[in-house]
Amino acid sequence: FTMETELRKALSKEEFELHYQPQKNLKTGKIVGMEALLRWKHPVKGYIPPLDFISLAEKTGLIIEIGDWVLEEACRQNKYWQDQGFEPVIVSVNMSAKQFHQNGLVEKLEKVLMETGLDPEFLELEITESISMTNEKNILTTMQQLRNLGVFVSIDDFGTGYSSLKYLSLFPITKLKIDKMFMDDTQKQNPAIVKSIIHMSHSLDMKVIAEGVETMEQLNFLENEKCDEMQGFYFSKPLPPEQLSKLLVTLR
Ligand code: G
Ligand code: G
Ligand code: MN
Ligand code: NA
Repeated sequence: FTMETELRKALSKEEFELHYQPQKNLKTGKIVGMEALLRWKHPVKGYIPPLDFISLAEKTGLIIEIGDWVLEEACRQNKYWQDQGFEPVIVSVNMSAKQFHQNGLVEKLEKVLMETGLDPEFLELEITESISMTNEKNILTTMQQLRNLGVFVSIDDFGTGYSSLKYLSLFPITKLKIDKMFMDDTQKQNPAIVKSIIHMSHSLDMKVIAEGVETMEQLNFLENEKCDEMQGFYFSKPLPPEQLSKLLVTLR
């Protein structure tokens, strides 16, 4: 089989799973969000990481169907956790440029939220800077519609792409996610970029989260700099939903 055929089969055979990585508020110490991360559980090859199939999914257009599944599953799971009585958190979903630009995205989201019963304020879409340069008008319109719906929009891997700073004030973006690469810099005593992104986010009325936090030193640094949230192995790796439920129980 070609990889494309296998991807199609994976969709129909329900071989995809979402794992969730918790995000922690640094002031309260509480979990305030979870990033949904796609996993392909191949019957023979085992877990295949998204980096090995997302770009093919984008090229073939299959990312739209896969993305539909991800959105619905993430909203369903988050609503389920709320129904279990856990403190409500935001689930964030990664979105490729192709998905963001698809016709009817906003209507699709409205439908998924209605069908799963998840309140829009508990859904965040993570987009990367790769979408920011083209179709300025369309992007602005879509983002405004998403915000009107109540859904949050964050910029993933911030600082690694080529977004002009102009877009940060032009678009209704609610959060910047500092790429892991800059957290590595804080270990090398070169924290200028992280500091600057935190301060800029707050000046522009956005929240800011640091990704790839692996050490206590990094965590202390972020607390000192008043970063809002953290995500990383130091707190938790991405977990299957059952394991995350157990973690939530211990924190209740
Ligand atoms: O755990 P990690 O290997 O999960 O994820 C690697 C990358 O794959 C992430 O940076 C993310 O951008 C991408 N990714 C993970 N899940 C999804 C998804 O559901 N949709 C899209 N478009 N990308 C995803
Ligand atoms: O969408 P995005 O590129 O932000 O996806 C996050 C990626 O980073 C996922 O592949 C996830 O497994 C990975 N990740 C999350 N926390 C850590 C961490 O603390 N260290 C490392 N090396 N990777 C992490
Ligand atoms: Mn992400
Ligand atoms: Na990232």
